[in-house]
Order: sequence, then structure tokens, then C-alpha cells
Amino acid sequence: MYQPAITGTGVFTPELVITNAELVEAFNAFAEKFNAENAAAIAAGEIEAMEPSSTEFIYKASGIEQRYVLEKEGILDPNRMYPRFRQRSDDEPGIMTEIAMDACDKALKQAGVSAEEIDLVICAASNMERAYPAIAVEIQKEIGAGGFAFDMNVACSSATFGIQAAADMIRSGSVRKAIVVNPEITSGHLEWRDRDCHFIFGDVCTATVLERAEDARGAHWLIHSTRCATQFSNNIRNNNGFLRRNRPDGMKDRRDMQFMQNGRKVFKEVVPMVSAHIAQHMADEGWQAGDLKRMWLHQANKTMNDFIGRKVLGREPAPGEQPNILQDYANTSSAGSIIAFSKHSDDMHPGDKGLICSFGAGYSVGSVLIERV
Ligand code: CO8
Repeated sequence: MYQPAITGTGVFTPELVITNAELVEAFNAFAEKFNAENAAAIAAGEIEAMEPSSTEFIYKASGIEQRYVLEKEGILDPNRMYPRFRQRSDDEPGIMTEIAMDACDKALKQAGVSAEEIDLVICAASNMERAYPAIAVEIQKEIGAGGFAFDMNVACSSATFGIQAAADMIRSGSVRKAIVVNPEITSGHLEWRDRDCHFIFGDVCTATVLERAEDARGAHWLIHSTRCATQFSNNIRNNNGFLRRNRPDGMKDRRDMQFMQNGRKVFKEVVPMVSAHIAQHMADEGWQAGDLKRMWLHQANKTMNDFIGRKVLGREPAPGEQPNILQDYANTSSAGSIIAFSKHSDDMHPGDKGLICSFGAGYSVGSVLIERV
């Protein structure tokens, strides 16, 4: 058995930003247009008028101030309200692979590892650009990695589930060096015309290099233990899929083909589930709340993270103990906890212990207990 370690992380951040003010302006223009075009049906009570969105609500309900996106004009065009990506031929890298290459490059540099040394690539994300060949195999080719590669999807928990899979393979000796990549192009699957969720997501890609601790070439993080759990729920759901055209209303622009959630229920059900999961995981490993120097939590909602932090620590978390990045990035699905970890861990000292935890659709929750070396 070998000791697995995290030796590098990388974050690709798109150049374009949409502030809450820009987002709300576009949404409200769309809503006004919708109401004008459907005035008769609204007056007859056949459909409901759209209500305007507001920056105050968004910030108060979520803590989000802006989000990065790969394409901005299409999203903010009231006649479109989703991104416009250029057509790519089958002979050029896909858009997920393109952003993955940047994040992988940064993670490999931090680890001091060359791509050829990697013998496992996992592309772990909420949405895949195509069914096959696996995006991970394309990433493997483009970065020049060896070994094998596969895709996995556990929605917001994809990164921690991917880390567990890679860590277990390193532990057993079946792979020596792995990279877990999370290209999250959430803008493609967000319903920007739905007031309840149009502010939630942003685009990003993260990558995490894992190796045997004995191979680490610099400062690194021992992976003491990982734990994953799932429990079926329809409260976060997307019905898009390969059987779509076979259904009677198959190719219609249906609302359920984008991200849907019952946000209130998710909040209420996931907070206790995650708090109990973390507490049990730590207890089983003999860790006390006082052992934790930092928690890098999934980045969906500030209030949600505040609740979980209080529950796990048994007190108000001190500033910096559970850093949030959601104010800048919004919810980036599986990448959120890894962005927080990547941007807020360099100042920690040998012996410091921390927890990476993601949670979301499924429901799913994944926790990783790590120690700085
Ligand atoms: N502007 C103004 N008012 C609004 C807006 C808006 N934009 N939106 C809603 N309102 C109104 C509502 O209509 C409601 O009015 P009323 O009281 O009259 O009914 C009122 O404001 C309150 O609305 P909510 O109850 O919905 O507000 P909440 O306080 O619950 O906040 C949140 C909404 C922010 C969504 C919150 O519930 C939340 O964060 N929940 C947890 C969500 C979560 O963690 N989800 C995880 C999902 S991510 C995941 O697993 C990955 C999936 C894959 C990603 C793929 C990509 C797209």
C-alpha cells in the first residue's frame, strides 16, 4: 500500500466576467420583452407574467457578486440568453479539453511533474460535451499523458469522488501519478431565463495532481482518508440525455433539459446531511474539530457554508477558516472546493490539517481529509 498525496492544483479562470448588475439588466430586459409579447395570454390568466430579478436578492440569498464565463454576449442578449460557442470540427480539441489543458498545465507545474509521467487522467464534471470518446481520453492525448483515462459525473461532487478514485488507485499501486480534471462549463446548462436560478453558476476548470507521497518533489498534502456518500433526490435534476429524441416531445426546448432545482429543499436537506457526513468521517478517523485548520467547502451558497462551518466546528468559524470564492466565481459545480483549496492553502504549515468537501446533486457528498507536509 502506498500513501497518496496531492502535489499540485491548477485553476483556469475565463477572461470574461458578468456582474450581478449586468446579469439582472439582461434578465429584466428579457422579462419585459416576454411580458410584452405575451400580454394577451397574461391578461387572460393563461400564463404568468415574469417578475424582475434583483441584485439585492442575489447577493443576500447566495453571497454571489459576479461569475466568470467563457462567452458573454449570447448570455446577455435578451433575444438569446445562452452562450454562443463556435462550431468545432472533430479534428480539433473540444472546449472542455481546451480549458482542461490550461488547468492541467498549472497543476503539473506546481507538482513539478511532466505530463508523460501521468498514468491516469480522470475528467470529473457535471456535464460532458459529448458521450464518447471520453473527454478524459482527449485530455490525455492533448497534454501528452500516458496510461489510461475515463470520465465520471457525480455533479457537484465529481472532484472529490474523482480524488477518491485516483487516491485509491495510487494506494493500491495500480497507478503512480494521476490528474483529476474538472472542466465545468455550467453556462451551457444553466437556464438563464429562470429568475430562481439565473444567477447561480459560472464557468471554470480545475485540476489536481495526485502521486505517491514518496514521489512528491515539493510541499504537498497527505491524503489521510476520503469518504463518498450518495442518496437519491430529484431536487437537483437535468433530464437531458441520449434518449431525448426518442420521447414524444423529444427535441422541444423543454425547461427540464437544463439545470433545475428546488433550492429551498436542497438547502434544508443537504446542510444536515453534509454536517453529519463530515462529523462521522472525522470521528471515524479520530480527528477532532479542533484539529482542523481549514475547510474548503463546496461553493454554492454563503449561508449554507456558514451553517456547515458552525455545525462542524461547534462555534463561529474564524475569518479565513473556511474561505469562500463563490462571491467571485459563483457556483462552479465540482470545481468550487478545489478553487478554494488552490487559492487558499499556500500559507498553511507542515502538520496543518484540513478538509475538502463537496456536495450537490444526487444528492452526493465527498470529503477528503488532508495534512500539509
Ligand atoms: N430576484 C428577486 N427575487 C427572486 C429571485 C431573483 N433572482 N429569485 C427568486 N426570487 C424570489 C422568489 O420568487 C421568492 O419569492 P416568494 O417568497 O414570493 O415566493 C423569494 O425570492 C425567495 O426565493 P427562494 O425561496 O428560492 O430563495 P432562497 O432564499 O431559498 O435562495 C437559493 C435561493 C440561492 C437557490 C438557495 O435556496 C440555495 O442556494 N439553495 C441551495 C442550492 C444548492 O446548493 N444547490 C446545489 C446545486 S449545484 C449541483 O449540485 C450541481 C449541478 C450541476 C450543475 C450544472 C450546471 C448548470
